[in-house]
Amino acid sequence: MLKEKIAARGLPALMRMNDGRAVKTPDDWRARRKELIELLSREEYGFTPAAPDKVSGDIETSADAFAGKAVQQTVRLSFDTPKGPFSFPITLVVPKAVKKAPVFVCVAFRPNVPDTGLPAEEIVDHGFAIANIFYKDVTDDSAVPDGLAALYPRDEKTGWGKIGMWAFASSRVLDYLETREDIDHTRAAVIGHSRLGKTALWCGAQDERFSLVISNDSGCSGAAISRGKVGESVDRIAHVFPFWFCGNYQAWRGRDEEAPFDPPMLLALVAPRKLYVCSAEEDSWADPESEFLGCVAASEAWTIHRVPGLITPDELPRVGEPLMDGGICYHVRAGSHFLSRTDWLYHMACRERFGV
Ligand code: GTR
Repeated sequence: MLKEKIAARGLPALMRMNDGRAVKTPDDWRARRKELIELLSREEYGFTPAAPDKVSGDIETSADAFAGKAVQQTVRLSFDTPKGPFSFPITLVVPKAVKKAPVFVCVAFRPNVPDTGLPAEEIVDHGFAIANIFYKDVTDDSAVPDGLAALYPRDEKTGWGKIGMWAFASSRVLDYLETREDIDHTRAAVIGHSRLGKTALWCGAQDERFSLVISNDSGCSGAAISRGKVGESVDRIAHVFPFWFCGNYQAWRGRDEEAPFDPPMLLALVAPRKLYVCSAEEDSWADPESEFLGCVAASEAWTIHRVPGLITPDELPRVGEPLMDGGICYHVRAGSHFLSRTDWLYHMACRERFGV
């Protein structure tokens, strides 16, 4: 049943090199991975500039939080760019009960910790650290080329969009976390919701240091297959939010069937690490079924590494019954478009169970 549903979407070949050769081994996959990053950079998100040599962090404030169970800090991260230094603040919460805490790098809609969509005390109680980035501290969510956008040359067709910039900043947070003794940077998850779920995927696709990549309700140009998708389309998203993407993405408006790429390629770039895709039952704009089928279609990139991708019965998923056993995890929870405590409890259960 799922096989037929995937076949009906007419996806471009994931496991074939550009020259038509089949991708059969993990070594082949390394080469295919490069092609896919090139393709998605050129046609959708834009090319990401090289990482800076060094990211430094200045601790601006530090205080006990959550009844003394954690330390909460404001840390200003700084690095060099082609047009001078850039800095942005993050909020870091580190539980005291853990020697080296696994961390959630949260690319977030607000700077507040805790916040709606970020049950910080509960996360601390599970032994996880939080590094929260307020996305507009990196660059505005508009066509305005401020912040990071002003500091790199940008090609009109292939230069990075705002999603690429927020993703790049999330990687710079991990650069900094690698310098901290109290963080287990080998267990770093990048997480985002909606447009920031797209961001988390593009970040984790490129940056293999993240052991877990979590997309919450990312939908169009995120986890959901574009071909045959309901709700938001590439035509619409590229029209309303052109600045999230590179200039070339405009050429694919209304041409889903012809595009040489589709979101399962983005998901596949996380292989063989752990990927967690989350949907909400009422979120028809994002299209839960297309998000789920995206995971099924991407699974081949895991099986080539002898890791099962999404382990699922041959049927559409049931609400509130997460699938966590494979390299790809998926759940659809009840309710609407939101990063909910319910989602967090599943993410943490997954991390605890698999040590990611
Ligand atoms: C919507 C957009 C979606 C999603 C959402 C969000 O307006 O169409 O793709 O990203 O915003 O980020 O909340």
